[in-house]
Amino acid sequence: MKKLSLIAAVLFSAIFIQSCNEPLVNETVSDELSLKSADGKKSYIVVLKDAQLETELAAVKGYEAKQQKAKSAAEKIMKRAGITDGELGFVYGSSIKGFSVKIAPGQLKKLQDDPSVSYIEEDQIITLVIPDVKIKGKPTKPAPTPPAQTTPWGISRVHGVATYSGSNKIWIIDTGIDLDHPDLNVDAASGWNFVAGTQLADDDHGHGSHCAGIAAAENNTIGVIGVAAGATVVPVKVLNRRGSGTYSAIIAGVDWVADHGVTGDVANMSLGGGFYQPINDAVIAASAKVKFSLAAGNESTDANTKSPASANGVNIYTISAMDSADKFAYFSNFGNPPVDYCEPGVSIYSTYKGGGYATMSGTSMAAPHMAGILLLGAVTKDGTVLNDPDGDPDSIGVH
Ligand SMILES: [Ca+2]
Ligand SMILES: [Ca+2]
Repeated sequence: MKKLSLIAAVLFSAIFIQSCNEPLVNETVSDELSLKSADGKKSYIVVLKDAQLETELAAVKGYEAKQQKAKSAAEKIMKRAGITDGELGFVYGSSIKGFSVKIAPGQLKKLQDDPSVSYIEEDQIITLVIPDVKIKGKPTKPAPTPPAQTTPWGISRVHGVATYSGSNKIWIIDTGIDLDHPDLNVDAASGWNFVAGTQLADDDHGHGSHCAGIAAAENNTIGVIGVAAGATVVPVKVLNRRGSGTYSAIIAGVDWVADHGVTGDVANMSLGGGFYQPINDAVIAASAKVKFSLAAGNESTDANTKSPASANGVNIYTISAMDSADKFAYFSNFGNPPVDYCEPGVSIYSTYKGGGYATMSGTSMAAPHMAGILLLGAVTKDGTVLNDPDGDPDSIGVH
């Protein structure tokens, strides 16, 4: 009898372990990011410099038509280089002109020698680093009862709490946005999910919803209020539920905004990695039409070593972070340029996935304050940040 129960216990453990492992295995497979094929191919971003292609792209209207043109250009270049087994990824026709492709490293030289190719960079994976996160309650289904509306300190500091009545939009290039959050005005139809390749760009991480709420949470009776309260936010999902994404997908998101955005729109990018020329070039090209607010990054280092933070231009705002006493955040990157303004980024309360709310810190939180200010209009300076480590104190930008 004793022996029997022991066998039963062992069996139960075996079954239990197996049923626990199964979903873990699926999880890994479902959004695993890989820049390498099993056959040794690697992912590269090929940036083109081709006057004829530029002319052709300028002549066609619409994202799809531009995608088709860029795709046939990519195929022509691959054929010319004698590469028959390249795996074409994203194509870019609205910001930089180019494409991402998996090829054997040995074939790289052939592509580099093509007269239409400006330069090639190996693709990279980046992951969000959030210095401090406090989630208020676990996101539940149905969504939790929202708390009564409060005004977070950052919104007051930048003279927000102005209900936005215009028709321009804020494009959140991030982990998606909680599409049915009762405190957000989300335009899901204008967005895209570059992680899954579908229209719906719901947020399964929380970070994108948090940024959206800082810029534009509604002035109602619940939750929080954003800088440009009630403005339309559009989810452009380029990072998965772990907050990871490839530069090739992030550029695809920038390319989407470059085509679908209009003058007066603002794009927020609270993400980044090491210096990477193609993403800087994509943001610079897209900023001809749309204003960009970029997080300086959370590595306590020179923002010139980070991308897209290091991109510069009249419509590009790189944002460092400060606390509620106007003190420079210990984690924030610095350096002028590229840093243009300092904004609230420590203990910021905002919307979260699943209809929830959370408190987070990071330059990720500072950038969407500026995105809201930019949507409302001109940036005014209200003092400078204290203890700026680069010795050149950043101006605090307010509405
Ligand atoms: Ca609200
Ligand atoms: Ca500075």
